[in-house]
Amino acid sequence: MKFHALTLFPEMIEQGLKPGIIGRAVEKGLISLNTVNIREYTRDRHGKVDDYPYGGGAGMLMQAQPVYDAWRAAVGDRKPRTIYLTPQGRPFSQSMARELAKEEELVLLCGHYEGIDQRVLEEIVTDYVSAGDYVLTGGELPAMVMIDAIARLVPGVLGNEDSAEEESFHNDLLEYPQYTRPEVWHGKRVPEVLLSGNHGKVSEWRLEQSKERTAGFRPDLYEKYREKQRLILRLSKDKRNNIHIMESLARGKGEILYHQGGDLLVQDRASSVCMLTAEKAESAGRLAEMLPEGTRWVIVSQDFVRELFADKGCGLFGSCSQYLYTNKVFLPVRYKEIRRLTEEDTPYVTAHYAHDTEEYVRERVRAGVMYGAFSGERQIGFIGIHTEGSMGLLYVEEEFRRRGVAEALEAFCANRLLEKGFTPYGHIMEGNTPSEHLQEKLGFYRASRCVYWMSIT
Ligand code: 9D3
Repeated sequence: MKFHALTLFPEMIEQGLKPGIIGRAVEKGLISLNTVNIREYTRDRHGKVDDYPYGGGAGMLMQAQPVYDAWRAAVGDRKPRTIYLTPQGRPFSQSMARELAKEEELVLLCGHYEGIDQRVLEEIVTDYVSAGDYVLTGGELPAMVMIDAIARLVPGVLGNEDSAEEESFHNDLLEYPQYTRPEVWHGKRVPEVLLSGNHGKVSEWRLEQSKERTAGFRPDLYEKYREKQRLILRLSKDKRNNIHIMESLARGKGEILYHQGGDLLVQDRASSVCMLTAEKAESAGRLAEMLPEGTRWVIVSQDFVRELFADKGCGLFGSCSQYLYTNKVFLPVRYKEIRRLTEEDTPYVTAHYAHDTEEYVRERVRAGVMYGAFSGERQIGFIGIHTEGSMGLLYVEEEFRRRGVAEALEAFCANRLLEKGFTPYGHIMEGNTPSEHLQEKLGFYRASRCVYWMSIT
């Protein structure tokens, strides 16, 4: 990821981002930061870059020419997204950060004085962004805020342990309070439950604290959380058919784009996959119109919705039976040589798995959700968790089949999900009878309806 910051105060941005995590990411070459001093591009002999506004009014405006030439110097003939930091812009948010983190190159234009000549803005700016409703002296601090928020989403910038989008129940709530040593400080004891060693009780307490804090400090977020919980409860009336939607919501990744009666459109933020259920064909048609720009996949589980998408020219990628494990008890893992895969194990996986791209598989390994079976040093199979939360990516080498390795991989993977409080589930492609038998052997239940993966064209 490449950032260019166009500014009258480049050292402010350089110095501000040098220490700490962003500075280290620059050193590691994970991101690059190019600051361009707009003043160096003036053609005025005295270095002037501003002038009075036509029509009168207070203050000075930055002139078009130096801004344009500074931009050209940064981008050459490319046309990267160019963001003007201005109080008139759209308020910056985490969802914007996520969207912008997908770009390869970004230009941040920092205003000063009362603003910039409109004509250059019209030629180079693609997005107008504000840091929030308060008045600053310039766009440098907002640019630094944006670089910080976007850069930490770039894979590798944060360590593996604290990955940016860590899966947790608490994604829709504020964080719970935390304590470290000593046990007593200024006469205050660490809450007893945290010393109990009872993980279940600890999780329960933390969730309760998160809810209390959110209700108190951010009633707006709390109302959203409650709405989601109500929806999850409704979906749980038909858990087998709705588990994919419930899990996405429970992970705090599922965003409700529309919900009215039996009409529901959810997008999983981690995978961008949309999930849609509808009361009848007309409402399904309306929901289909609401799919966000750039949606690649929609999961539907009603035949009339599948037909509607097929009529629109969308491809049916696969009909799958949906299986889920509703028990909370860990599954026995009868093959012992199974462990989480690391980057060194990636080539084996990409060499033996053709259903997804290499890039996707590599990302899954980095996310820490791929598990491998070994015979001594030799890898003989693997399993993983897809971005939207389902189990999959299963493979066992021919000569090691029929020995319970796949079963053990499934059990191992399901146990990792159970540890986090999730419901293990998976989509088995129609016709894959051995895999269906395996699910049933493990005690998974099958949903009454198929799920259909539709690819949006
Ligand atoms: C006389 C009108 N002023 C608005 C109250 C104009 C003005 C104020 C402050 C023009 C520029 C600025 C400097 N601020 C920014 O460049 C800026 C900013 C901000 O002030 N608040 C929140 N986000 C941003 S992004 C850029």
